[in-house]
Amino acid sequence: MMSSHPRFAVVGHPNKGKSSIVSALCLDDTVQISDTPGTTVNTRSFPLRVDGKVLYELFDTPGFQRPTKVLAWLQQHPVSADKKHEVIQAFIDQHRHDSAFHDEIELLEPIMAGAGIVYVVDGSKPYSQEYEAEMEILRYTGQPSMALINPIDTSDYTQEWKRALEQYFKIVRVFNPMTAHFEEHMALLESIAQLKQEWTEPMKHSIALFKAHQEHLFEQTASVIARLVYEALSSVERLPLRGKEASKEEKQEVEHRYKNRLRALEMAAQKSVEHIWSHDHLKKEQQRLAFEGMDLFSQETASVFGLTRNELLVAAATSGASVGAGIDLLFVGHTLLLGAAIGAIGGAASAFLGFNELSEIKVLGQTLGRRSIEMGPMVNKNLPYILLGRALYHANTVIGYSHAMRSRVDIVMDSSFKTKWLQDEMKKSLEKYHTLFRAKEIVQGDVLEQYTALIQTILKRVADA
Ligand SMILES: Nc1nc2c(ncn2[C@@H]2O[C@H](COP(=O)(O)OP(=O)(O)OP(=O)(O)O)[C@@H](O)[C@H]2O)c(=O)[nH]1
Ligand SMILES: [Mg+2]
Repeated sequence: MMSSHPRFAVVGHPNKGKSSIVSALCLDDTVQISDTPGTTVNTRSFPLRVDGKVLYELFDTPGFQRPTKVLAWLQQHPVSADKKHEVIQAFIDQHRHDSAFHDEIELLEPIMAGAGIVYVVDGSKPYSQEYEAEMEILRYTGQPSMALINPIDTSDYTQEWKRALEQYFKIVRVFNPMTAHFEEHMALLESIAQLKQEWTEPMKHSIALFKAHQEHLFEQTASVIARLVYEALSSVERLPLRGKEASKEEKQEVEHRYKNRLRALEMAAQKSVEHIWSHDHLKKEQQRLAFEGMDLFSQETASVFGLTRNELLVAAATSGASVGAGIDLLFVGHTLLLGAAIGAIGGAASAFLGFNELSEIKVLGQTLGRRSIEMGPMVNKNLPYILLGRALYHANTVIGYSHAMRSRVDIVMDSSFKTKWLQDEMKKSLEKYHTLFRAKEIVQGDVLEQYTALIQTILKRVADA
């Protein structure tokens, strides 16, 4: 069986994280993973595709069940080293219908068909001789092999594992599928490329494609976030009135719809980002990134993600306008406050700088037909920062989230997150765009592109922090 891309069988003892490693390396959250030994029953292939091209293919296999018995059989057929793989083939042929060796046959078959070997052990458990039968069997196949030490728990037996594994494998690496980031993933691929000369070039090519692809994902993510902010700031909700004047209920209704529209925009953006990073199952199964109990318009959200009064003033004042004009700018739509001095604003400013007031409700007259009320575009200066903070936090979590994660993990909302992405210089640049988005004119495509580029810079800064 020949194929153009490198293929590897991920093998080892039951319950050592083989499937987790396949899941992490193939960015596939459909791999079956559980803490019950024997979860993987049959070998399954997981190709990693980028733009339709298979970069490499991993085989998730069942764990060894009867390695000492298999090895004993092999040793009853002594041959020279160059013939040992034939003994493995003879074992497979002879035991194909023997259910006692189902798992061994499943894991050996892809190797005999040409796959390289990735042997997985748990570095938090002591080394013991019982693994030697497994490693001996693998050696019989004659296929290129490497070992990965997965630190499942906190105890650390890495050194003794290394001493043992290095006698059997050319390359031994520590790899944690739960926490490994992109750079560790790439470093592992670099190691794999060294396993066999024929794989070096294709693997290097794959790594280059993979890196370009990663850049593209960052760009797509930034574009989703940029569009979210633009649409949230510029969106307008309109409600036809029953009578001539707007009733209290009608005002509440338009505000309710307006808020829901913003919530829906945020939710849709989160879904898109999860899709971009192949994490479609995240929300459904884990509900983990939904900012539970932290509504977009809650005080808690505002205090964690929003700007303080002073920060807002800095943003406005440095976005091009003088302080006086900056204040005028702040109160577009609030004619009452136009030209007011900072000190005199008082309570009204807190409505503006605070989080209650999003936009004025305007009553629109129409010569034909009925009157209506309208809410939007966004006047609240803080909301774009809240939206951005939440979107960046969400995206950064998704980007760093292992595809091998199956259990719910709570993240502590970190109030210092803001300092990771928002410096004064950045506020100034952002504020310029936010002002444009709030104006009712259609924003030109290139403005949105520039804003996307700015968001991408921030996103990468956050990811590197
Ligand atoms: N904390 C932590 N848990 C891990 C890690 N790797 C695997 N696990 C957990 O260990 C258990 C077994 O992982 P699997 O990937 O299913 O192991 P396997 O080797 O494929 O197991 P079988 O298919 O049963 O042979 C799962 O509950 C995983 O979530 C790790 O690096 N850290
Ligand atoms: Mg498994």
